[in-house]
Amino acid sequence: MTAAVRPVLPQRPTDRPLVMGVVNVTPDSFSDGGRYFDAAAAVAHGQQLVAQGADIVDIGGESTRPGAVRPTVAEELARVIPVVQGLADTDAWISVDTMRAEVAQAAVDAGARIINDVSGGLADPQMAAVAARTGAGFVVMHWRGHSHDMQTRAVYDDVTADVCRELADQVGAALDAGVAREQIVIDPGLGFAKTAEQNWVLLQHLSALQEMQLPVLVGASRKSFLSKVGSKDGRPVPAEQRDFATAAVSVVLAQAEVWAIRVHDVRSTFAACDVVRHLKEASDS
Ligand code: PMM
Repeated sequence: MTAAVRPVLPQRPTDRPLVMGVVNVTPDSFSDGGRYFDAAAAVAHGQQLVAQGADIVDIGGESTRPGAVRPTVAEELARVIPVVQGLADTDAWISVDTMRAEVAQAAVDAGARIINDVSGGLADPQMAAVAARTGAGFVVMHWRGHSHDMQTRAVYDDVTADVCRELADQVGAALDAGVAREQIVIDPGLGFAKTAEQNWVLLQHLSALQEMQLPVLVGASRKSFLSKVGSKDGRPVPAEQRDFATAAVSVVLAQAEVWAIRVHDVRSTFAACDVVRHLKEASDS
């Protein structure tokens, strides 16, 4: 009898994208900073996301909001590891949202199975080696630099072509470091060195990313490019009220058949995916 092979990444159901729920253990994330800063509150929130259907829980200890001050490695470890340990036994896959190899390694040791590196291996030269050594899933996000000045880097000839080319370079570097192709997920990095308009262009051209023949993860949830969506008076919609716009984007992502959607509010994205599933069933019948 052959032993069952442990999959490197969760398999996408045939009728909807995977849903990745966000647990930010930070004092200052733009949408939920401070709400789950305490480990027990963060674990409880992660369990709630799993009960609501999250397939993956993404645990992060560093805010990437523009201008955010980076925590020390010790601070990031103290934030993230107890929460990974507290959620390691749930049904969901655990991913760790970190740009630091040391944090990624400790999180995998504590039970995380996916390394979600918003710098896609560029911030820490050891990150790809950790992904290679551990065999964990490896999210390679398009990235051009740390948050404090990333918006000055939002200059592209053709945002879709440039993002695809730069992502291909990041993926190539990961492969060169020994990461297996089966471990890799790509992500366009909405809001990271991108203007609002560039985010919309990328959403409209997801098929270009999908042509890279790797699973695609997209995180639009509550991001500032959604602040004008649904505003009657032109004033920005506050981050915690952007779940309607986020769910509308999730409809688009489900229609595009992306691999996974990263969101703060799992229920509304599940409903969005359900709408798309019903429409598909109706068109097939
Ligand atoms: N966005 C944020 C953090 N981590 N990870 C991936 N893979 N993709 C994203 O778009 C992404 C991410 C920033 O949002 P948050 O502060 O609300 O977590």
